[in-house]
Amino acid sequence: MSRSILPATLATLVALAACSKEKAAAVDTTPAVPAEAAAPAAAVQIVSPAENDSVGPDVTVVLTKENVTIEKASGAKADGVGHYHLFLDTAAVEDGVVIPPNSKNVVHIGTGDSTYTFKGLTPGAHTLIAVIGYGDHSAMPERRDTVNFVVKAK
Ligand SMILES: [Cu+2]
Repeated sequence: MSRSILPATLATLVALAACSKEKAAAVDTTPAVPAEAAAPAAAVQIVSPAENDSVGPDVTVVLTKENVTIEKASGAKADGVGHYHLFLDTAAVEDGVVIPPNSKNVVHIGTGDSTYTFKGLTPGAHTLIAVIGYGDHSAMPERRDTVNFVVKAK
């Protein structure tokens, strides 16, 4: 008699164990571990002038950024660290390319400041592109910003 009961009891226990295991899995609401988060994208934004602003002839550009540290140009490339560059009425370099020296159309704000004033711009339409470059002045692969503005005729 006990011989027939024992296997039945074991079977029941195994079934119960399996059942409770499934149940535990079913109610497990622990969120899945997210895949390793990518580093947040660096970005630059032109705060001023605003798109289609009518300004000038002196135009102060105000910049801000996300997920990047702005500091004085060090000459060295370090991840996540750079300074602002402005391209006025000229195409900006591709990511990774060294930004040309300062000129009428290209500005390195190598001091680590977030503002720059263009003096005496000619009346008419202008296009400004802001790019962050590493300490070695190569363009960081970040999100750039472009603004179109108009310098008022005198
Ligand atoms: Cu630079």
